[in-house]
Amino acid sequence: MEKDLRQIRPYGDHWNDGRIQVSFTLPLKASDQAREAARIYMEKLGLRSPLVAWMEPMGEGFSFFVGYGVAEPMIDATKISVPRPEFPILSRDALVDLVKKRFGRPLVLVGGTTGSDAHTVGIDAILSMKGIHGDKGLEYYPCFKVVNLRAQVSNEVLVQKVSHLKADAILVSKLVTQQDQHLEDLKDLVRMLKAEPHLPAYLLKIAGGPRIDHRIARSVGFDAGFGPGTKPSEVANYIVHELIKRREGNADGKDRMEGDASEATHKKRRPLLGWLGGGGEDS
Ligand code: B12
Repeated sequence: MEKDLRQIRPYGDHWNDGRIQVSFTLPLKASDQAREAARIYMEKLGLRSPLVAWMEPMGEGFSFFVGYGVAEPMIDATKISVPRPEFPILSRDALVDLVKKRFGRPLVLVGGTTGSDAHTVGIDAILSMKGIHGDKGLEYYPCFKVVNLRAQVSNEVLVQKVSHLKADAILVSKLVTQQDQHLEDLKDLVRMLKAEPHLPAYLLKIAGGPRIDHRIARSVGFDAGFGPGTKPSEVANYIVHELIKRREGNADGKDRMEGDASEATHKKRRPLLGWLGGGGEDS
């Protein structure tokens, strides 16, 4: 059968039957009334033939439900575009050579997990030598000088470090998303970076975490966002290619940090630090 991807909905056991499973809690003690409330709620969600397949008490006065139903809406899968940063992927050696040729110094990267968030595994996977799934972290690239501040770093400290070290890129990890705290923290950081007078205009702001993607990162003023499954080599390539674009002034306007263009040009001419051989540094 030729599948028409312009009109699709969930697949249960035959094409476009719309069957879906939902799970949720209600602030009701498990009972026949609670089960009926769950069924009515699924109906209000627009599900046809709602069925409560599972009910379980969940703490005092709460119940957990698993339900099935038929969803009506269709989507056109041929019209979907996922914003993502575009960049070529070069080998580590090629990337190191490129940085040497284009910058003549290692690029300075400062990263950490911010606010009250104590999760370090994600940022370590990207920054530390060991990397993740056999893909070595950014410390493995001699073209980077990596400063990993680890977890629970305040935005103030992060900004100070970025300014003091004249960083080329800032890398922030966020895992805890309760009450959208991750977005608030990221927005605050962007505000503070904009207010800081001593930062290079081309500073790259990169966010990552399981609930972060490129669209979300852009919506809070970051340049790029990387979600689950990100490999350090992708981040390495993004950083180098994007910084080259910025130095050459052909990044699209939206990718630039706001600020005076002449100041940006001036800042771009900051003295080269010399080729240090790269590697990591703890703080
Ligand atoms: C390990 C873990 C912990 C450990 C952390 C140890 C450590 N040193 O990091 C401990 C036990 C300390 C912990 C504590 C807590 N945790 Co916890 N934790 C987890 C767990 C199980 C795994 C996270 C992890 O390490 N993933 C592995 C890494 C490799 O994946 P990753 O972070 O997604 O990173 C990848 C990408 O996202 C991306 N990436 C990530 N960061 C960055 C940054 C940049 C710049 C880039 C480019 C890419 C990038 O690249 C990485 C590699 O591919 C998750 C559940 C889960 N399965 O995800 C819960 C989870 C994150 N924890 C959670 C919670 C609630 C907590 C606590 C609040 C629990 C509590 N009540 O005390 C505390 C928080 C304390 C605090 N102040 O932050 C929730 C968060 C819910 C939410 N969305 O807000 C989760 C989702 C569990 C859950 N389902 O409820 N936790």
